[in-house]
Amino acid sequence: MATLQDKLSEQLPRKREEIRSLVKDHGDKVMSEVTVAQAFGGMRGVKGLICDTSLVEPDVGLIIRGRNILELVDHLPEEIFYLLLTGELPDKAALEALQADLHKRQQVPKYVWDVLDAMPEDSHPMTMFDTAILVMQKESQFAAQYRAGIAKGDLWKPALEDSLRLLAMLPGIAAGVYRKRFKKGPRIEPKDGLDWGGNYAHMLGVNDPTGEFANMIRLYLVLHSDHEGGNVSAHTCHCVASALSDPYYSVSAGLNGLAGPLHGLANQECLRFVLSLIEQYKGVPSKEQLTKFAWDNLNSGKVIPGYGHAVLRVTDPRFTAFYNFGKRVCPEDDVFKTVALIFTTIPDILKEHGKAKNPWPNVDAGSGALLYHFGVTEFDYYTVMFGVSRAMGMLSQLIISRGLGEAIERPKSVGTDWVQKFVKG
Ligand code: HAX
Repeated sequence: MATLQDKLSEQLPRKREEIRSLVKDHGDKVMSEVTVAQAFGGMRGVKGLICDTSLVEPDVGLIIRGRNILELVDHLPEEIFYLLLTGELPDKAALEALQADLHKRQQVPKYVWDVLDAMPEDSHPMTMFDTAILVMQKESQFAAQYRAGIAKGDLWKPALEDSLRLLAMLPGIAAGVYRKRFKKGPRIEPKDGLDWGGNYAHMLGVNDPTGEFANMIRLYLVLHSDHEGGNVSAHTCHCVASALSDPYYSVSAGLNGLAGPLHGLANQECLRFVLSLIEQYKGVPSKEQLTKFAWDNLNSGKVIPGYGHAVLRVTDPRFTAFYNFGKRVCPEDDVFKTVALIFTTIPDILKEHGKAKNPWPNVDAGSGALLYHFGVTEFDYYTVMFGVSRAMGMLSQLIISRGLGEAIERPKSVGTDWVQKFVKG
């Protein structure tokens, strides 16, 4: 049995050495170049970041430590956290040790609830979730040990401490936000003996006689855990943490990016799209009705939420995993049937429209329909759930970055004038 702490103590110094020799022997090799279009186009495709936890291949999708995400859907989210950090799935004893570690840290400080109680009642759930994380910054071991003069090479240790504490508390905080914001009744205490995702499902308080809601939450937490290093939330967290801001500051910053409608908020936009279709056509629309609705949206300059991707050029395997779950659990649900119809209709429309480089569904196209089926109908909440999961990716990337002693980020920017002069030679 190797705990996370043991494994990382063994792996990180070796990896640091490997990187030192890589940079010493090959530091001047060119990995990537930047065109004018890329500089103005969100740096798409520029290779200028290192991320060892996962990789997104345009024609495959998410690969976590060499394993296709579809091979991992039956694992628990906390196993995925161990995998993201170490490159290996935990054995039974290591999993139990991690679960015990999370369990003993899960108590949320009372002042968090006081702060949330003081917020306006109509605050967005993401703002509440994020505020709760930020207000706990004073708990940071990383910040305390930095002040006490810890060696740079050991910074990953308090980063791991903070990360475990944060991950342990996130389900309770997120469930508390749900129950408060949507007036679902008092908070529900965590239950002994439940896994991380199972406990989150339990604290949300959704009626779950079959246990499939808890299965859906576990799947949701696995599928959203990480998506390499350049997406807005991961990159923001990485950039902020590179200034040696602690995990509370860094994850909170990353979540602010996740709250954008082109990133994590797309899942709520997507369900809004599905529901407005059902409302307009008083039920599951026909293919013709959907086609008209989609073209009206596109012609008025709107995007089709849940479709397209900055990197992927195939159906997102995470969509496939949700789709398969829906086919098994709720094939007759109107919202799910509409999602299925959109899946068979929209890609051809987007191809004909001719703008989106990728006409296929991304992760957000199907997840909301399943949550809706189980009665989590408040779609403003969905990005919070995404955030609980994505914290695993952001935190594992952060711990590894500190373990490898990565530098503060400082790419060079130039002005439009400079580019204009440059292209004229
Ligand atoms: N509907 C309509 N137009 C779309 C589109 C869609 N679903 N996807 C892309 N386009 C358009 C873009 O708006 C862009 O138009 P302009 O040239 O007028 O700006 C053009 O097609 C080229 O875009 P692209 O290169 O294919 O895509 P980008 O890398 O610029 O953007 C996005 C990727 C995901 C932001 C984009 O596909 C989009 O807006 N999709 C809808 C929103 C969405 O589903 N977001 C969630 C993504 C997954 C995620 O990060 N989850 O957290």
